[in-house]
Amino acid sequence: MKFDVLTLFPEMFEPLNSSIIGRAKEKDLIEINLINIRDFSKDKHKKVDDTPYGGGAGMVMMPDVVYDAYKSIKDENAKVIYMSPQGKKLTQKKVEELAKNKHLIILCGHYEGIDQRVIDKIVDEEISIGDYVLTGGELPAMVLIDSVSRYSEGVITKESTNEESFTNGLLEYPQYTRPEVFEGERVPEVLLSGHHANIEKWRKEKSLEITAKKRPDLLNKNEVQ
Ligand code: 4FN
Repeated sequence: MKFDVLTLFPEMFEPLNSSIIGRAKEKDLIEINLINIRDFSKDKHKKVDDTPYGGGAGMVMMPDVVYDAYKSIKDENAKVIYMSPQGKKLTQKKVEELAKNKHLIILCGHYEGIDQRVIDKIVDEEISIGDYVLTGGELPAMVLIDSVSRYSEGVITKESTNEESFTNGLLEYPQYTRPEVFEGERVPEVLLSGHHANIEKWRKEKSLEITAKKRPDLLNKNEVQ
């Protein structure tokens, strides 16, 4: 999977060099290209935004600058996603669907957003990570890249992805590791029994119990929301 990110703040994507995603980049299992929209500014002051027509607070990202940044990526087959509070909610189902693409171009807004004309011209799909006010689309873009990258071959083990589809949208059962006794609290006995069928049964029951108690909205669904 290749991600091209159009942003005014490429330095915000540094966290993607750590942990599982960082390793996936090193192993060339995924590719993340950061395109600084400011590099496509037309004037000597590197201006990328201007005041909104009609008045009001803040600044709007200029359409021609964003369009030239977009045109610097040459792939008609890539899907262009605009991270936006107006988009459809990112769900695990949507993540699996996006993971089928070879190349995603992700556009991030900042300030009051981007001139609507360039959004209408280049964007295929708007996606939101949730209903709260943010300062930019960069953190949402990182959430999307993290979740979608897990589906690229070799990024995580096959067991991890399979186990998820197995539990099918339920929350996870509790995990325990050494020591056997912590502050007087023992690890549930069944997990020490070595009886694999009993362990599996216990974990399924716990998954259901926890989901029913904490996120009943996740039950009675064929898919993760
Ligand atoms: N946000 C809301 C209503 C009106 C505006 C906002 C808001 C960043 C450029 C967009 C926010 C949330 C989830 C991108 C929010 C997301 C953004 C996202 C985002 C600066 C303009 C802005 C009703 C949702 C509270 C600022 C609601 N997922 N505007 O946050 O980019 O992707």
